[in-house]
Amino acid sequence: MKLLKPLLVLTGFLFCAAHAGAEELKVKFGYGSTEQHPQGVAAKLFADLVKTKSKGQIVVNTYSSGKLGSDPQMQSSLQGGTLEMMVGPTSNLVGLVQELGLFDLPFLFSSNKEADAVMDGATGKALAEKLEPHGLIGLAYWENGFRHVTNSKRHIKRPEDIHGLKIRVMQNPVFNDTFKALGANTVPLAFTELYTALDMKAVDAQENPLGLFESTKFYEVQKYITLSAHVYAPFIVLASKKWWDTLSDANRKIIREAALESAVAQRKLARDMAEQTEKRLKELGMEVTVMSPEERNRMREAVKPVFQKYAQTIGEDLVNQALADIRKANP
Ligand code: TK8
Repeated sequence: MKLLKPLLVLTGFLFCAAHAGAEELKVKFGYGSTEQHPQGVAAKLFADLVKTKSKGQIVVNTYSSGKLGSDPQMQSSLQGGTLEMMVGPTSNLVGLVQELGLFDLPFLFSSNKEADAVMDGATGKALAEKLEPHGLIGLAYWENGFRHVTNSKRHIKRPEDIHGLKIRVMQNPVFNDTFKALGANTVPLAFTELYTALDMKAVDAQENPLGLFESTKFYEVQKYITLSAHVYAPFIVLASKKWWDTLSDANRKIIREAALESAVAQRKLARDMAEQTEKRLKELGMEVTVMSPEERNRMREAVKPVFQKYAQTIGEDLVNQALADIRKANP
C-alpha cells in the first residue's frame, strides 16, 4: 500500500501528460481586419467556443490585420496546408470558384434578410461545397455587409459623380467591371494596402461596409461617403482541406459547429456596428451624401450589363435559384 500510492500518482501523472501532449491541437486562424472589427470579435468568440467544446484540447490562436498575409495570400497558405484556418471575403475566391461571384453582382440584395436567405439556404451550401476541390473547406458565412462608396474629392449624388474617380476595388472582376461601367478608374488592391493607398492619395475612393469604418480609421483619409449599398459582401470561414483531412470526425464537428454558432453572433454584431457607425459618421468628420432612390436606380441601370454578363458565367440556374431564395425571404 505504501508503494502503491506514489505509483498511482506517477502513472496518473504520466497518463495526463501523455494525454494532453497527444491530443492538444493548435490552430492558426488569420483574418484581414482589426481585433475590434466584427471579424476580430467573432474570431475570438470562435476560438472560445472551440476551446469549450473541445474541453481545452483544441487551441485556436487568432491573427488580425493580415499578420499572416493578405486575404489571397492566406487562401494560398490554406491550400498548401501551411495555415489551418482563416476568414475573409468570398470576393477574393472567385479566381478559384467563379460562381462565388454571385454575391458580387451589383444590387442583387436589398436587405440583410435576403442575404441570409441565400447564404443559409441551398445556394450558399452549393457554393461553399465548390471550394473543396480547390483545397478549401467552407464552414460558415459571416457578414462583411452592404458596401458604400467613400472618396476624398466630392459628393456622389448621381452615378455620373463617380466618373473619373480613382477607386480601389477588391481583386475581383465583377467589382472591377462594375466601377468601370460607372466610368471610374479602377485599381485592384489587397485590403492590407488600402489605408496607405488612400493616405498617399494613390487612390481617391474605395467601397466597403460601414462596420469597417471606425476600426480601420478610413474617416481619417476619406471625406465623403455615399450610402450606396450597391452590393452585399459576405465573409466565409475557411479551413485548409489538407489539414481538415487529418482531423477526427469529432474535432471536425466541433470546429464546424463553432463556426456556425459564431456566425449568428457575428452577423448581429456586424449589423449593430454598421448601424452605430452610420449614426456617428458626421461626428467622425464625414460628409454624408444620400443618393435619392431615382439616382440609385440610375446607378443600378448603369451596371445592369455587368450583372447580365456575370450572370452568364456564374450560371443562369444558380442566379435564378438565388433570386428564388430572395423572393421567399419577402413573403
Ligand atoms: C477584410 C477585408 C475587407 C474587404 C475588402 O478582411 O477587401 O475590401 O471588404 O473587409 O478583406
